[in-house]
Amino acid sequence: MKESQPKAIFLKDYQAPDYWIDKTNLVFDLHEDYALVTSTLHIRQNEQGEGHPDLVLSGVDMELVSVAIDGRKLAEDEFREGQSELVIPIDRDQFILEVKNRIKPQENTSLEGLYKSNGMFCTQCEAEGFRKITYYLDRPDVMSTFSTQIIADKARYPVLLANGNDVERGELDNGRHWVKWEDPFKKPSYLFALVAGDLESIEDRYTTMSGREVTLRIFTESHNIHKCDHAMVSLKKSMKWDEEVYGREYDLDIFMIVAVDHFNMGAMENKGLNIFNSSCVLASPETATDARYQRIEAIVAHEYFHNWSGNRVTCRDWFQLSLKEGFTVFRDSEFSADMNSRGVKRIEDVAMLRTAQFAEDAGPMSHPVRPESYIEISNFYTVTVYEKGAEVVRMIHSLLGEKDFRKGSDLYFKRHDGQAVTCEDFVKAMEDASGKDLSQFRLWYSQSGTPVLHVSDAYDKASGTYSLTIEQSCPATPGQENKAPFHIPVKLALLDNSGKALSLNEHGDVEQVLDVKQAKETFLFNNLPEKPLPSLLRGFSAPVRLEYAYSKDDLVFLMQHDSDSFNRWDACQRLAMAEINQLVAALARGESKEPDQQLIDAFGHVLADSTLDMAVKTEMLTLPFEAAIAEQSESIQPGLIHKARKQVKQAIAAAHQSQFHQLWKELSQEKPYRPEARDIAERTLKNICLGYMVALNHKEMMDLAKEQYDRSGNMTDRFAALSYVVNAEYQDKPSIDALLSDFLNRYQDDANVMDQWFSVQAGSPQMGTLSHVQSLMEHKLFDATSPNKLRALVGAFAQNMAGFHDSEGEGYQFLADLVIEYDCKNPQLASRLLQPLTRWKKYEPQSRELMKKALESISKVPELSTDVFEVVNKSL
Ligand code: B3K
Ligand code: ZN
Repeated sequence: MKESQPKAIFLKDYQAPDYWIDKTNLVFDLHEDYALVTSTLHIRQNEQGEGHPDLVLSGVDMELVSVAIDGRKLAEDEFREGQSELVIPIDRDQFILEVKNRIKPQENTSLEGLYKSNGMFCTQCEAEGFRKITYYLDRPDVMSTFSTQIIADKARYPVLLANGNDVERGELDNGRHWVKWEDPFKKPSYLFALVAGDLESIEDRYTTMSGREVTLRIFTESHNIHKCDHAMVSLKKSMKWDEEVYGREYDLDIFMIVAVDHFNMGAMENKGLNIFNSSCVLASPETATDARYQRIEAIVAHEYFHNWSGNRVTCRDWFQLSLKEGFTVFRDSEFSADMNSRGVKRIEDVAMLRTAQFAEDAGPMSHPVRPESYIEISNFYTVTVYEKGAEVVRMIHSLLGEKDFRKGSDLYFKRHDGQAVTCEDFVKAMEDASGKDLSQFRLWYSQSGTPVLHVSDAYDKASGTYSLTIEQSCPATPGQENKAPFHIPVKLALLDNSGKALSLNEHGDVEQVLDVKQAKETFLFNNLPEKPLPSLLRGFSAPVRLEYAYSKDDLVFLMQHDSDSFNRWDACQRLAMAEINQLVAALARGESKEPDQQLIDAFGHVLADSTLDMAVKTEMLTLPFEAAIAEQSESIQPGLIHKARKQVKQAIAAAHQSQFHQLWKELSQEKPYRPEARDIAERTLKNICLGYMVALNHKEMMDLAKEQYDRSGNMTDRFAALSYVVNAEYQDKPSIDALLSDFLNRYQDDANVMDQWFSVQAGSPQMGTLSHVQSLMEHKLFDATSPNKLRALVGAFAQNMAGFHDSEGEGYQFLADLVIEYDCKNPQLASRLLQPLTRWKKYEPQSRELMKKALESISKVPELSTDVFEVVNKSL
């Protein structure tokens, strides 16, 4: 809580630190009602610093016990203790500072710093959590080696972990024991980690490319120990992939992952000791869906890849967050593409980007990939920094090509190993290694907003010349009225009237990347015998909105012929999106309109196309999600979006009922569960078919879903069936209740499965009413201290177009009240929960006013956290 109005911090004000910390020795004496931290820091002046005589260490929520310099305890007038800092006047260049302080992990509900989750101690220090543990130069450009000794009761906390290698251990009197860990690699404090608990582990080994043996361990509470194998397999795959694709090898003797239940996000890449939300580690066929299996694989990889892109080479300051996050998301997404279906991975990533990131870029929190200011850095772990940041790296990859990109990454890692650097250093390494000029390209880091590419074309039959004119613009965003043109790689192919890609040059290339750099540019293609149909922005080669006047026929043609699976899917999305938008407009006028036959036929074609990759087919058969439709709306009408999408789905289902049924039957052969690409594609397609069948709104179809629920041996099929029944328009209340209680009885001991039980109800247009959500909050399995539970229930409700936006804005006020309640306990969580309200300006007038009112009620609370303060104030 702040005493005065929170202030913004600016990138332009960055200054190097006045002091360095070369060595950090920590001793944690853990007790049931407090922890005593002794920190011994080897500090020296930074000769390049401002030469400030005071050492200013950050520290919050702690009780200072003593301060000593070079072995002499300081008197009280030799230092000053502020609200969030310790100031010590210094008279020497180099010294050893010893600080003792007490903290209360048991009372720490923010899940930042040192806290307790299910009886175990754990930490989360990124971005600024270390200052809740002890006084420190808690900034990423101060890199130090760490040694950590943990002392605790042996019976309660038999396992004591920290970063690095385990070097010494011993027993003490009265049942206590200790372990000492040493991390030889310099790191900033945000990568510090500690765990103490009664945990079991599975162990494996990995031999690195240079022949070093590494022990791999995954820790969890004993009742979950059988659910760690998939994470272990994923870890070994990641280690191998990073060696093969980037030449990066692991560096410590041991790599550990610990699963904890109470965690604010997915996982954290602490050096050698990754701490994970249990939902991103634990899986068994009976308890985890395919999507969960894939998410675990991707997150394990992401955190592991950080060992180089983040830990060995880290960020100079938090404005550079995308340096590690954008690059690491790009790396994990390429890894997932290699492990699974490349086409589907791209489709999933872009669908998410276009829904969430484009919305962020068009909203009040819009910021560049490298923000210029922030009030609370925790608010900037955003889809812009992560996903758009990854797109920026992907564009560099396509501009340089595979080989030069690898040269660039090699140079980057070699040049900056052990350093805290900037996005500029990354781009420079890419430039130096490839010789490619990226000067204009750098605007992607500094300009916010989603560029719009408007493409028009003309064909001159006499000369056989086809011209493409590309105009780019970028809407104004907060603090950035005018934008300079971006350097945009536009990958394209030109299709002839049989769908074949035409050769674009004398080498016979059928695909080309245009370097679009001007506000308006025309590109000519010669010797074309007929007017081609352009396949633009293939593979989504840049994070832009593409406008080209495709006719319905064009889109249907692309759906059938484009060899780029992303564009094939995109054509399908465009066709469906246009139709849903028309239905929304008709519903708004009070008219009834039948969904377009051409769209229905096109979907039938996709369904029947046996040459189509099964995984891509499932994506093509998935109608644009409600959130994606909302993102493209001028004035969001939530209830109508829900109705219109349902109407299209029902029309497609009715027209192709027997094909869906037939395919579902064919794919319903029971076989042992394997989380592998082909099997996942089969299950997904089968469940898409079931979804259409249930949408038909007949009892027989509901019965088929129930049959699948009963028969399924794996969570993917069982949960899909449950979810279709719960979401169905056809409401057979007794049997839905029976299914939900069956699910509850089967899985009540598994917290992660129960999250799904809460969220399927909160997200259902029928069940997910405010009063039902409120009653679920009283359920004995609802843990109000668990971010997973809140996200599952309240997060799902806030995404529910029918439920959340229904009524007189009561859902909005409910969310606002919850944000206020949680702001004092866990500000990061409160600030995330608040997000749906920040988009109020995009909604139709009635919702808009009510959402605004709810936001205003938050802004009136006197002592908001910096997290919530920043989001509310920027949104209003
Ligand atoms: N680096 C962490 C995120 C930390 C979020 C702090 N509020 C996980 C990741 O991106 O790998
Ligand atoms: Zn990350």
